[in-house]
Amino acid sequence: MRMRWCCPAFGALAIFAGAAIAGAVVPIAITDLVFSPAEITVKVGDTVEWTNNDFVDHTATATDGEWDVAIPSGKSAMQQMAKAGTITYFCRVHPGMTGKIHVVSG
Ligand SMILES: [Cu+2]
Repeated sequence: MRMRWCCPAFGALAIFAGAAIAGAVVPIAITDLVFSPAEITVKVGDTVEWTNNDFVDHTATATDGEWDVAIPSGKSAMQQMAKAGTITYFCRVHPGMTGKIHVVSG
């Protein structure tokens, strides 16, 4: 009897925790071959969304190889930041385009 009381409450808590883990969406604009802002700080679980305002395709490619995001001209693309640390990234088409993301826990 007590178990039947307990379980629905636990289920609700699990759903709440899942919503918290989803995190925020943090925007970065790409204009004239520049990531803007070039350096940001997000939390673990947040998602970075790059929007390409240029007439050429770009990528956001982590220098450690953890992710490689294609961002076609006029489109947006997202990548969730899964673990804490500082990630530097660049565009494979234009290696002079660079950015940095500080991912902090909690
Ligand atoms: Cu580029």
